[in-house]
Amino acid sequence: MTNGLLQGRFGFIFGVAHKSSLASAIARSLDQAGMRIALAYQSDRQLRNVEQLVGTLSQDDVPLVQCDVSDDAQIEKAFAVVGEAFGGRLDALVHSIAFANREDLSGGFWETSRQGYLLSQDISAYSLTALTREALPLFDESGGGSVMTLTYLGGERVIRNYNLMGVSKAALEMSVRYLAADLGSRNVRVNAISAGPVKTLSARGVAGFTGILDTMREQAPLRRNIEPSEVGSTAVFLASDLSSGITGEVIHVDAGYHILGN
Ligand code: 1JT
Repeated sequence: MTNGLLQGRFGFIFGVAHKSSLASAIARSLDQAGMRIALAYQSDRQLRNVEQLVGTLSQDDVPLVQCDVSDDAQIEKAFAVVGEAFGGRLDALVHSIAFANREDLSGGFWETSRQGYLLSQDISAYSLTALTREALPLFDESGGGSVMTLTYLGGERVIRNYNLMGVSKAALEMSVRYLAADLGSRNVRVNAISAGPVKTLSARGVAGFTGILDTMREQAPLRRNIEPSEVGSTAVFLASDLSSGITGEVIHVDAGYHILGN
């Protein structure tokens, strides 16, 4: 499956927490397409999982950077490290990060606390803008860049239990559009991949998640769930010049589920 579509390009991926993370599938696909990648991880608790992923990649010398995206100083430092490793340039930024307290992903949205709301917005939505801003000087050295983030249908429509994350994803998707409008003149494209449900570490333990997977398999036009690798191949497309005319877009990788009205 190796191809040279992204040979000579550099990418920085945020959000590998576990081998099941969509960010891991994206890392594997970008690696297979020949991109040099760096990985940011949240805390030392994730480091062993990140190293496990790196062991499966075709490249060695993958810069690993600890970065809590709620801390501007850590973001600045992470991009300094990656800029140093990649000769001052960057071509792609992958944002695959979200957070909500478990109690905010069931019951009534109306019960959401101020603190839970602000934390989810900070980690899930604001961080895209913060990371993109730090990536800009490196993109400029490359003559442009491709930013991508991960979202879910619950950010466009009311989906039971998605609750606070839906509100955070709505802010994230609108951030994609405002960033795309601002940064197009610098040849920086900003897009989102709206993935169908996948049994990742984050999704495990979410109330009724198995039912969501079942509904998808029964009702989606393709009558199946999506594979993480299908998110990965879409990321390769968005990082490549094949998508040079696409910005501010939300691409649904969901077996067609979002077109349904019932
Ligand atoms: C987070 C979690 C963000 C789970 C997520 C997520 N985006 C999608 N999922 C899976 C999911 C979750 C629910 C759902 C459908 C899909 C876990 C905590 C961190 C942020 O309900 C319809 C609740």
